[in-house]
Amino acid sequence: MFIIISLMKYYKKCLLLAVLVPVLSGQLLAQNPLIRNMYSADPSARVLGNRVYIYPSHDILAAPGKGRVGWFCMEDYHVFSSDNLTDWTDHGVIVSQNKVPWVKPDSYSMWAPDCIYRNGKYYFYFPSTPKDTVTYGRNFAIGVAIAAKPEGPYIPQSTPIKGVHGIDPNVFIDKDGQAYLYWSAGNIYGAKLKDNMLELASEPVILKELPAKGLKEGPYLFERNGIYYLTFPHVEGKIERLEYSIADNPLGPFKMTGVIMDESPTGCWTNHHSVIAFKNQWYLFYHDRDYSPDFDKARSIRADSLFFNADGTIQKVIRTFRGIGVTNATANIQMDRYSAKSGDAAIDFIDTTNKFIGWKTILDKPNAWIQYNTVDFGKNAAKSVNIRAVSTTGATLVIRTKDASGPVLAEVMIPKGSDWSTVKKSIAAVQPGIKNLVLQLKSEGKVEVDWISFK
Ligand code: FUB
Repeated sequence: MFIIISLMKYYKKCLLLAVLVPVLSGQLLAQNPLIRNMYSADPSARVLGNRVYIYPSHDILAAPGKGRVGWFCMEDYHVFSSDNLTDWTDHGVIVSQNKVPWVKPDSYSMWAPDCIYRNGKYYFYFPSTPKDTVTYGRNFAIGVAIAAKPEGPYIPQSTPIKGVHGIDPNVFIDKDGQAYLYWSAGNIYGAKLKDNMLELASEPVILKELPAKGLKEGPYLFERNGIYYLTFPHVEGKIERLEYSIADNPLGPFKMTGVIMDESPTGCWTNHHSVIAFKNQWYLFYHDRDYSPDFDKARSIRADSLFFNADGTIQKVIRTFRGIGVTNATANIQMDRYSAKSGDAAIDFIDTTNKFIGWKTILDKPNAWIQYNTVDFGKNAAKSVNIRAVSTTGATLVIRTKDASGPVLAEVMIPKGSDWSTVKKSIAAVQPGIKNLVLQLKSEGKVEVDWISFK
């Protein structure tokens, strides 16, 4: 009970901060977020076969009779996968609160999960509130659901894991085959798992040597070159940032080593992450509140590249709006998920009453520009560009490759009007391959751009 009350106190502060911290215009935008049709949080990414699977939490908005208004509200889990880090498939709901025998079916507390493969099966770990508080206690417990395929169907175990009370499960299997379960409950705990992945094989230990002050949660352990990295969100100041400690053993002792990601500039109080290597690049998956600038219990998952120094320490990950993956030139390229922009280029939601429609780029000063990197023009030369835009003044855009002074692909006149339309224009010869794109306002006037696409 004490743990739950402490967590609630922290999250109350979080809500207050969310109201007080102003949302900085232009800082909420990205090829990130990865999931564009629902809220998502706490991403646990796993490389399974030749695809990346993400097991996130699924934030929904509470309403009277449905969760607690103003608080986290989560009733189920989806799983997503991609083989190119750009196109994500939603495999649908894999576990929901009213289909797990031990979970209180109206608790809306299906918090941060994890999943791991072992011996032909996929083990999905998730915390929630038990309905039988006499047997399992009032705190969060952690259960397991098992599947033969990463996308399920998952069959939940009838009882939670004995001896584990807390949230944010994370599982790690060491090179010798020993599996470990980590979780948080004020402190971060770890224990060995039996080969069946369903029971503890050792007494839980508190992983010490971590900061004593400020909430720690969301453990995620991985190994690289013999170094065990225990990574976790921690409130060093007023909201969470991602930190890490290292050890030469999965249960420590750990040595505090550094910060992986600073606090969110949007004021999102929580962060929760995972770290994977895929096709020779390391990535950090994390969350922010892209689609919900005024309420940080409705979050969205993101990913950015992560780099190590030669001594094994982690370079701070820079949040980008562009995110990861290569974008096909024939896709609708959302320039508002930019890699770089001039200070006078602005971004806003297209429709503030339905933020999932996404964002637009606003250029209203001559030479204002926005750049989107890593666009693949493939093997067949593109011949034309389509631009979905609106201009109340009429305006001319110039499209360049490379950078704001790079070769011109096309100049496109967006006619004066008050409705969105798609303008088509032929382009100069473009070499096949991966390029950076720049969109620049050439004239006076104002233009708003939804996307551009090549054919
Ligand atoms: O998603 C609910 C809680 O918020 C998670 O369990 C924490 O890690 C934080 O992200």
